[in-house]
Amino acid sequence: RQIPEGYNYTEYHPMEEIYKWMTQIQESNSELVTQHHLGKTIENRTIYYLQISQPSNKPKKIIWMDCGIHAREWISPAFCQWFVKEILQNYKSDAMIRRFLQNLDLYILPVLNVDGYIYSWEAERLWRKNRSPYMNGTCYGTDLNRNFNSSWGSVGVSYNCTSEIFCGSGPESEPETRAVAQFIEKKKTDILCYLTIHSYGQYILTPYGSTTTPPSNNEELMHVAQKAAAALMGKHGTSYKVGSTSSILYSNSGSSRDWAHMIGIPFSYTFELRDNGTHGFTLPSDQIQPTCEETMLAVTTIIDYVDQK
Ligand code: ING
Ligand code: ZN
Repeated sequence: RQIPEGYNYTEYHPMEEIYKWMTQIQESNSELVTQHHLGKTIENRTIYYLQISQPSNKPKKIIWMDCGIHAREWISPAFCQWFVKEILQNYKSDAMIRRFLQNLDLYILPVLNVDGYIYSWEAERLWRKNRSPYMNGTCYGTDLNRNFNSSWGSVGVSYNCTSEIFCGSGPESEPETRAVAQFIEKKKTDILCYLTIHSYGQYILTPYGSTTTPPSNNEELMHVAQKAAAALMGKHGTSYKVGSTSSILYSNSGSSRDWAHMIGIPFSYTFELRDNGTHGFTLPSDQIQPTCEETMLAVTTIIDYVDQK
């Protein structure tokens, strides 16, 4: 099994290189990986996801993971790429990965907010939102993680398009949000687990953000997240907090994680990767490898649990 030679997973990559990487990864692993269009961004760029599926006639459940909803959180796309690399590299030798792929299809979206990611590379490193114009083009960007149809606009948002947490003109007003929502909605009865990767703060966040009322499967959600955090800590000693967004941080509405759980996906988590605030969004590239190594253990712990269940 081939992964593209010479791709450096311990550096951050501009969008152009990530597009090329996606093409190469599916060309050199064509028996396992397919690349698909999810939709288009507001600036008309294509959003792709990779599907990792072992050929078989058996119906399989789906694990979804998206990265790069927020432009400046560069460690997030770096992790999605690392994850794909690790799965492909260890598929033959690792019995756990082989078992996953007998029962599950992995859907990985390396960069959702493509326009914002490019803008963060080329114009403003700390840009967060997408690049949709409002107010006759005097004001840009909706926070895609406030734009989902989960108690949209109710708490922890702004209606002012100059704000970092502008929730858009309505639920799913943005093409990036619609691309994810329409796809997940269509597949929801098959999706076991929805993971969305952010930074920073070192948290595994459970639903909900929009209310402090816990979901019906809260105990199990917490139990699995705690197992994941323990596995993560075992690698480099990094400490993560686990809990619902509204109880351990602050309330917010319109997040993709809340929405995924509300439409019936039982396991739905937000990861906030390294660090604790020393570097914040500009996590140095020498931390990509340790961050990805430890996160891999947390994510595979969750996948293993939902697979065995
Ligand atoms: N954090 C997420 C955000 O959308 C979140 C999740 C929500 C964290 C509310 C804390 C409170 O804001 C980041 N880093 O994007
Ligand atoms: Zn984020």
